Amino acid sequence: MPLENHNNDAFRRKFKYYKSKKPKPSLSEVLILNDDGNNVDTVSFIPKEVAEDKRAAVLGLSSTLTWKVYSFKQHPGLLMIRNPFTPLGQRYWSRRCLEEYPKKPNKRNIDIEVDVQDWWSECFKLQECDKILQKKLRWTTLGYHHNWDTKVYTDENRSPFPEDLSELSNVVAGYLGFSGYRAQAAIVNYYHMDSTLSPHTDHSEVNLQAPLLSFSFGQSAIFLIGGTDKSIDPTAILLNSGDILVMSEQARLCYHAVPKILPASNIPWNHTEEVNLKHSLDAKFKCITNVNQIVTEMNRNLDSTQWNRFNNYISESRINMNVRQVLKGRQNTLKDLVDDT
Ligand SMILES: O=C(O)CCC(=O)C(=O)O
Repeated sequence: MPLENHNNDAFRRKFKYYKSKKPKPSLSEVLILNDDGNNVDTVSFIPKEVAEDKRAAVLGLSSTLTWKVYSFKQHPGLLMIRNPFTPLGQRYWSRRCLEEYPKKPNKRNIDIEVDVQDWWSECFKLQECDKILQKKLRWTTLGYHHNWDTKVYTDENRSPFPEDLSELSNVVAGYLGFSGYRAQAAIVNYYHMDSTLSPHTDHSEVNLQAPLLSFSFGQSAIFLIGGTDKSIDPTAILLNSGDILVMSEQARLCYHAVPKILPASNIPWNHTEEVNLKHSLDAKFKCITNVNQIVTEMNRNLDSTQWNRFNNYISESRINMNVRQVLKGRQNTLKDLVDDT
């Protein structure tokens, strides 16, 4: 764990430092993971069993055999998978977060202000994009809906969890050794270039042994992670499009925040030489129920006129899918009383 700082709100001090517009913060202490993994603060993480998961290709991921994973010396349990997505995979997940996940019955921050079933279509109801409505969306919740006031999940406040995101989470968690992972709640966060997310911990889940999976798309962010109280001086990490951050074990209950969104220096969703690689449909992928639909939707984004609206959005925004398992191993609802993890 990082050193304890005697100022008992070291976290908030660093948050303010990186959030500041004038003067602009120096990025010299931000941890930037290079492709060669050459960093004194991280160690390459090699999963116990590196087996190819056949679902990866259909979910827009490159082969699990090529993934680069890092653990952080100062933060046991914190892992980062450097962008394992194909360019079409990045397009698919960004589009799902904009076009599908914000539809009712999922909950959105805009619900208290406007009554729209399908936010994305509503933004394009007229020929011109309604930028005001578009900018209003800050979060959508899926599965067990996060209650922002009580921080308590209830069985009554739950919608079906999207199957594609559940499969993606199961592949990622399984690769890291968390087999049988069940994605049951997610917050999709939408950030504009001036957005921030305040320091907090995520502790509402009954199952705190299961990791939290955090997927980033679009513009980059400075992510701060400290310890279980705010006196611990946090580490600043750069998150780029496609990166997956995993908070497990000791890191699961640590304070974290996003003080700054930064323009992306690389645009992996537009790496056109790879974008042209169509995702193919193969009988071996039949393990996912909606395989036909996923592959069709993945390939729709090869068409630049279709992709253009989504591209415009992520060219000036960041999207984060923050996935949690809520229940313990054999629980199917919060009311099931089982004594395992
Ligand atoms: O946007 C991020 O990277 C973090 C989001 C987060 O911490 C949350 O949704 O609880």
